[in-house]
Amino acid sequence: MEQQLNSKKYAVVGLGMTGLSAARYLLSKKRSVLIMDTRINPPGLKELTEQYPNVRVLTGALDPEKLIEVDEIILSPGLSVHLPEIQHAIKSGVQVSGDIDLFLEQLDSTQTQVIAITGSNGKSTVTALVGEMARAASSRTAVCGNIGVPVLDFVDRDLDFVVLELSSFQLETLNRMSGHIATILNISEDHMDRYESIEDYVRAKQRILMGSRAVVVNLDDDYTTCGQNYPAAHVDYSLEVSVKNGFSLQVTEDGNKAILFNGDEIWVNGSQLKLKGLHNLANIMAAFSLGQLAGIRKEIMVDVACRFAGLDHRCEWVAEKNGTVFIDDSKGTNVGATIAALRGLGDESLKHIVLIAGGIGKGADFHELGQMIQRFCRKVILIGQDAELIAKHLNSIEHLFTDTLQNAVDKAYEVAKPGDLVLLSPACASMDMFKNFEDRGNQFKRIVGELQ
Ligand code: UMA
Ligand code: ADP
Repeated sequence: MEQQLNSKKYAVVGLGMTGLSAARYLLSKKRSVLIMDTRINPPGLKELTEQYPNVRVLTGALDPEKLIEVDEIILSPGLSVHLPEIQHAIKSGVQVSGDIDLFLEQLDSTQTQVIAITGSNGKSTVTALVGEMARAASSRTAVCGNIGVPVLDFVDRDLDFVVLELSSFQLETLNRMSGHIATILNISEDHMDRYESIEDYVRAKQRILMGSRAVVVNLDDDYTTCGQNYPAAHVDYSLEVSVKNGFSLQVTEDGNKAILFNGDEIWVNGSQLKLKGLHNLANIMAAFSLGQLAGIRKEIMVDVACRFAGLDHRCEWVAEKNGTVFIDDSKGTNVGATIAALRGLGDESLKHIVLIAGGIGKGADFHELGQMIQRFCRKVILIGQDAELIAKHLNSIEHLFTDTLQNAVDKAYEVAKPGDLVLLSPACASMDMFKNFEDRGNQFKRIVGELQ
């Protein structure tokens, strides 16, 4: 088998973090590898050539002829499988996979449980939370994938759990989940600049269910089940209906919400949790369900859920200034996320949110966002390249445009009344004005910190 693999020719297409990890893995196994990247000086090139000076690298436009000379392409999530050069290679019989397939293949003979998580929103929160639960159960745990560390950085380690965040981009190339645990948390429109239609995006997401041993199903979202076509082993959850085989909500005597298992066993009361908002109750139920399938003890999961304070830039409390509270939800990079933040933090009778939104809209439809803004916001401050596209859906809601985040925050502070929330939840990607969503959130925090 190893001999067969050694004669196989690979092209790693797209360098960056993923391509670098894939190239290192294949080269360490003495496989024949050609690296290609459309960027002239791609990230990771220096590190790679320092370690492997003789590696073949082609930069610039992808060469279709070179792509069909190999047996298998390992495609970076940064590049779409729909690219004509990749489609040409597929039609010519070249197999296209990603780093996740390479990782799962080398796991085949081990006892490692992979817990794979996708969804339009909540991926990183659930991945980090399940990661903490798994770590509390076993130190032999890796937390990786779209959350920021390529999975192939964890090869050849003795692991009990791999908690893996997967984006639709990574799932485009996934061929089989190889008997592991998987979930789609939810699906709402995102990355419409990369997909032809929402169906195309959903198809990519649903690949996570193929060949999985057990799944977690969000009963409130039909997209998460791939029809009824999922394995017999499943744990379900819902914010809306009671659940026989899994988690649901119950309103307690003090008016709080509790998470209930199998309809009769209270696991945790909302007041014990640091994470706030209905969407986070869904995230915690998803984490409990995944942990349950992976055999993590209830006591461990409940303890970790109660201590978990959430990740930076996800509805994060920043400061209170003269009665106005500032919240950083810079990771709200699509309409679904910003709607969840408005619902989670808003109050229709108060309309006490001053929202800062805008950036790169990724081809999204902002109609529903406009309706939610109407319900929860006093005013909207718009920034970034697609500000006008959002403004079209704001009708009677007062809004204004600013050219910098500094001006947006100053303006929001000026119009906010005591008791209001200034919420940065852009519903857009950040790269028109910032390095990434972290940079946007950090700048927001700094500017807020300097307010008098
Ligand atoms: N690119 C080219 N030519 C190439 C290859 C890439 O122009 O030949 C460009 C593309 O515009 C692409 C960008 O470079 O979008 C970055 O791609 P990359 O290959 O350099 O990315 P990596 O460094 O490998 O990072 C990837 C994920 N990036 C993407 O999917 C775009 C990271 O998710 C992930 O953390 C990392 O692998 C480890 O698994 C980032 C992300 O933005 C955080 N993800 C999207 C999201 O969360 O919405 C899906
Ligand atoms: P992702 O990794 O999928 O982008 P994150 O956990 O980083 O998700 O959260 C991003 C944003 O999405 C949060 O700031 C919040 O506004 C929103 N969000 C988080 N969980 C959910 C959920 N279950 N449903 C809808 N929106 C959510």
